[in-house]
Amino acid sequence: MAAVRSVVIGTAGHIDHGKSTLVLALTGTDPDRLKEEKARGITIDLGFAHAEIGGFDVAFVDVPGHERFVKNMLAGVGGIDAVLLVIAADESVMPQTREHFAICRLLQIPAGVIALTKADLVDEDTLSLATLEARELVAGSALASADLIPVSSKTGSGMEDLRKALARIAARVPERASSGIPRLPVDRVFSMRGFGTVVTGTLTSGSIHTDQELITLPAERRVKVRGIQVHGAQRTAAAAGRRVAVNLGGVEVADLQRGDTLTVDGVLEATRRFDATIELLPDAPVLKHGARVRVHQGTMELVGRVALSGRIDDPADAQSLAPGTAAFARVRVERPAVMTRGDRFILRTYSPPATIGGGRVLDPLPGRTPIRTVAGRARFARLNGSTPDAVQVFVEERAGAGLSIQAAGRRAGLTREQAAAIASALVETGGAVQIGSSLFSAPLVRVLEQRLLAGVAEHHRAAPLSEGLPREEAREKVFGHAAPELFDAVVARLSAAGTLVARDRLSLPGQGSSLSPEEEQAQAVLDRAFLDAGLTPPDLAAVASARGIAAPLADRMSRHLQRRKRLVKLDTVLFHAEALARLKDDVLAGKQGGSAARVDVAAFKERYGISRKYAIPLLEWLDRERVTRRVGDTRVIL
Ligand SMILES: Nc1nc2c(ncn2[C@@H]2O[C@H](COP(=O)(O)OP(=O)(O)O)[C@@H](O)[C@H]2O)c(=O)[nH]1
Ligand SMILES: [Mg+2]
Repeated sequence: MAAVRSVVIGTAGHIDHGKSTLVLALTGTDPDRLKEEKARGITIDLGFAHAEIGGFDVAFVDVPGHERFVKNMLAGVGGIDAVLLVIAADESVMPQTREHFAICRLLQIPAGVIALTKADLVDEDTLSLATLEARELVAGSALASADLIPVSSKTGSGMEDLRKALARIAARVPERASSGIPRLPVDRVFSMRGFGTVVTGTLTSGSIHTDQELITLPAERRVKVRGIQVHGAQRTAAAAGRRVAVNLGGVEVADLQRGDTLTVDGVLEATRRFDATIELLPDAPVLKHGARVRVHQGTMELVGRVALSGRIDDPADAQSLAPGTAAFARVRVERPAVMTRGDRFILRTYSPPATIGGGRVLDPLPGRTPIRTVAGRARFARLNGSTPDAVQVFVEERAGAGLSIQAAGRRAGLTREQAAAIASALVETGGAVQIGSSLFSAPLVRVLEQRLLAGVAEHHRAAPLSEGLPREEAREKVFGHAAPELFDAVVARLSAAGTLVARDRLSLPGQGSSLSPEEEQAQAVLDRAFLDAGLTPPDLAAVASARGIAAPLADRMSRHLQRRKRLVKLDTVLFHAEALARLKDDVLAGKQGGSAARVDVAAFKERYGISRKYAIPLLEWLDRERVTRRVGDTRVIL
């Protein structure tokens, strides 16, 4: 298959200015195909024709000029590469010349040619006046220096120049990304004898091939490509920028309609609301917060409401949008829409419909986040940045749930490969952490790591005998509803870094211990026995034999309890730490009496009912702890 460069060129202009006649003259095909169009002599719906011009394969989408059919014009203009702006020399610029051109500007159609038609009907002066008005219309736009060609479909004058100008445009327009996600916004659906269901449209990105499994959105019907036609010829594949007719298996004509999208499964998702930048035309009425509007994107026409977040250059102003200004907004649509980040759309008033502005999708799947707050506006500003910036926002918003790389692609209008590349870039620059096939916010992961360590430390403090915080408890406490793989990954990261010891319980290094059930049991018995004994503890061997604990085990557990500061050895006597703490409090309380601010050995022995064996080490300990100070035979309480 010869790789002939193809372009799609759409007509634009007021009714009766000669658009359809011009397409017929250029291609030999009458784009007006409906009976009613023939009878009334006007274009109602989109018409299609093609021709080879200057070695390029040029597809024409002819649009209706009548103001009642602008919605049909909008369904055709979405996929075009360049515009053929038609202005009749005898009437010059008229209302739909302006409206159609404004739409092309809002959709950022990058190139075009201006045809001054019906040149045979006017004199030199009228022609120069029309030229002047045409130039004025396109001043400051992508068409500011476009070729302007006077032509006559009647006499054929200027047609050669027009063909040359179209060939120059065809050479200039950027090629569409056939590596992008396959997207065919459907503009016509019909049944063909012997074939079944056929849809047509402009493949706006990606490529399709026969026998491919595709999906229709928003209905999510699985279909199979039985055949592809480009300009009436059978093909096995078609790439972005082609007008195609696709014969589909597995679907009835009644199941499809203009506005549906044909795509591969998993790359696009229907939505009921989207976040966007919107701009109002300079001659549009003021747009109020909450206004009902018509939204046109691709071949879709939707009705929805615009919630203003704030003007882009003056965020405080959010009650209404003035003509000629731009805002961040959330649009809620009444039917599922199939769109993604980067898509351009047109806004029209609800009734009577008139084009008032347009915009660009920033996030096709926003959560129910507030938009009219400082944080909401800051979020919009970030979404308005680069695609990696936007993906970072999506990742942060998903918090503990994470964002699968595939979902990131759907939300940012990316192929799997593009999404994977952005994911690696975010991981590399430290914005995100990849766990399995999902992205998590790196700042969030750091916070969770800190919280987990704090939770484990807290557990060691509250339960010094425990081996550590049970995993499940840690997960519930610190991670709540976060994805389970996030918890596992954080635990793995911390233990790899040596800051956490992870067995079936989590502990800090050097704290908690992993004891066998037998050791755990022995330790608990010893701990209890010393705690109960208060200031007159038995000796270890006695406890061990009384409780049936083997001497070596008792020994080991005693050392373990001392390391954990549950037991404290004073001289040769083991005391429980809690008994010592209580003693300290009690002695200090004695100071409050004023005169009793002294203590001697005899009084001490009596007060606590203890023998000299215990009293001496305890008093010396109190000295060391600076609770008391020895003065001659007695002690002062400090
Ligand atoms: N004299 C003259 N008439 C034209 C020319 N181009 C179109 N017309 C006529 O203008 C009328 C409207 O043309 P049409 O192509 O349907 O206009 P559209 O509504 O812009 O598609 C028809 O009667 C055409 O025959 C032209 O170059 N010269
Ligand atoms: Mg027409």
